[in-house]
Amino acid sequence: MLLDRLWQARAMESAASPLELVAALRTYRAARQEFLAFLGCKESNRDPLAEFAERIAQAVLGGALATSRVQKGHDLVTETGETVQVKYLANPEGTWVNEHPVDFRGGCDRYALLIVEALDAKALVVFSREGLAGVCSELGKRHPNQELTLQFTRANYQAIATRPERFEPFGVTFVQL
Ligand SMILES: [Ca+2]
Repeated sequence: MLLDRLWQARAMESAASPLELVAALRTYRAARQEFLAFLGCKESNRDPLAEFAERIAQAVLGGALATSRVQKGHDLVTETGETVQVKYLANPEGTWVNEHPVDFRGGCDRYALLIVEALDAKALVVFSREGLAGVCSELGKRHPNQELTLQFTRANYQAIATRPERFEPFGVTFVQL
């Protein structure tokens, strides 16, 4: 049975038809392919934001992307040999529905977090393992394991974005995008 007829048979008056949905997917597909081609990973089946975050981190920190980044471990090695885990945190504009656990228990030297709001890249925040406890203390965090983890909230992001120099002594690199 044709998809359109199937849809009509279900009499979903207000919903889009399967063919309309497939057409909408093609619009996304074309834009996605163009974006991934620009990033140099045309064949990628991963989330484009994950690919984008890694390339932003590389553009900011230099170094080389790891050959297999889908495996756990690190995504980037800087020219000085530091291993970097790269993640992104996507939220709507203004109100965050997601927070992020910065987590060094995987053993990386640095942790780069791309902040995305309403699909717009806002900033890259890079933490260092050595300085994390200092960052947690400066942010007034109360959770355990502050040597290796940071429960990163919107208030924390705003604190760093407002006065990044306050966090520089603790190894934080903040780049507004
Ligand atoms: Ca990663």
